[in-house]
Amino acid sequence: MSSLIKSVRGRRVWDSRGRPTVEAEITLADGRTARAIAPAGASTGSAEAIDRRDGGAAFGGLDVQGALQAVNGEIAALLAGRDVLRQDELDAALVALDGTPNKARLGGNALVATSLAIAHAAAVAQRLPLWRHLGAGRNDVFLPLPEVQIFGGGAHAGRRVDVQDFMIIAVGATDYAQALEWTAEVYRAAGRLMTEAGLLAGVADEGGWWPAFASNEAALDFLLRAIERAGYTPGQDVAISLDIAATDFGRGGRYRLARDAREIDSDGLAEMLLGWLARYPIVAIEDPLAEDDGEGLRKFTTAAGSRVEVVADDFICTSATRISAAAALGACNTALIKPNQAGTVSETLAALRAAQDAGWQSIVSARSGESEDVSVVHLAVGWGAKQLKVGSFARSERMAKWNEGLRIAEALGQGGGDLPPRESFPWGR
Ligand code: 2PG
Ligand code: MG
Repeated sequence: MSSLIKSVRGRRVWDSRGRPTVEAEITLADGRTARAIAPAGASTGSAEAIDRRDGGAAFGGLDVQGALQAVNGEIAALLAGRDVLRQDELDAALVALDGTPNKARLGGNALVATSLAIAHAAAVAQRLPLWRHLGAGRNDVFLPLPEVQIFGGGAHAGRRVDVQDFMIIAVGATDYAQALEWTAEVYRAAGRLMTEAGLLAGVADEGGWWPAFASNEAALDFLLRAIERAGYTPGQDVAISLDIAATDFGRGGRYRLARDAREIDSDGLAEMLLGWLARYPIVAIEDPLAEDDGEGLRKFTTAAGSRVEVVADDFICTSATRISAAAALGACNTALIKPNQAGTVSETLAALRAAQDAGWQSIVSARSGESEDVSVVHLAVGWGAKQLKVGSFARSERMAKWNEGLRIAEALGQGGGDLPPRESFPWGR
């Protein structure tokens, strides 16, 4: 069994928004290969690993030739002859080689594609699926509960409404396959409702229906009606979750609501959101306040955190240190875990473990710029994350991931598609 690296190659491929991105491919000494593609976000936190982009005229300045040179040059030289089974060691070497706090020199895109390719190569070397390699030693394997976008918004839909993701969670589903079935019915019902209202205008970045609504609340009302139209009891079978992505419209404690044409302060935004929590069956709310509003997040978590998941995305940027600090502050209670925010697989896992140690929930998440790469599903299953967020229920870069979960469920055999126990979520207690 060979787990030594013969060569590493970076190639330019294209993401789900038609932008250049980095694919890293590792060839093992026996000739077998493994590869991974870097995703990219549109609404990014300031502490994320920085993608290296070339600037200039081509492709809006988004080309990745510099990052590819890093993979084919320095990174390939570093990794040649090394053992892919030593992920921690190789990730640490990559981080040291980069030498910056935010991966800016070699590029977060170069690093995350390489690090994920190492994980895939380790699985290939052992002739295991990636989730099994990552979950080695665990016997309580379950599928994550899907969190799925029905309407897009915010930066993913030209700021048509302020809220970025209007999502559902099939909280009453008995297994992963059923959660997808219910999601499919709600997604369809939402599309039909919009057609009837003359509001159907295609889909947003992640495949959710384009939000041709007059207000954020109108989107919430439509979502509620879609759940009912599909035949489910809101809150009981299917609940609502939101990503406010407030960093995109707030700074220094001031928030500019474009849809409602007004500016409010941190307390005002919290009050508005708490009002939504009281009126709609919402079980999770992500980035309710901006990344620079730790005090606002603390207050919001005090007010709502016992009932709902207060999910930190921009505030923690998949950093173990930031998660521990946020937990100590009492700001948020759930971590969004995105491998490309951290930059390597080991740092992503450290963030997940920090969340677990703090008693937080965790949601493994894809980005708005995605590809056919399905690594995040394997990370979620292998690492035992209870939830998974990969955008909507349309477009192949999204469906590839939901479908991979079905294959994993089948490979697990009888009862293999089981979801985490309901009591393990705040809404089930
Ligand atoms: C988020 C993600 C996914 P982006 O904010 O959680 O919806 O979006 O990749 O643009 O950061
Ligand atoms: Mg987010």
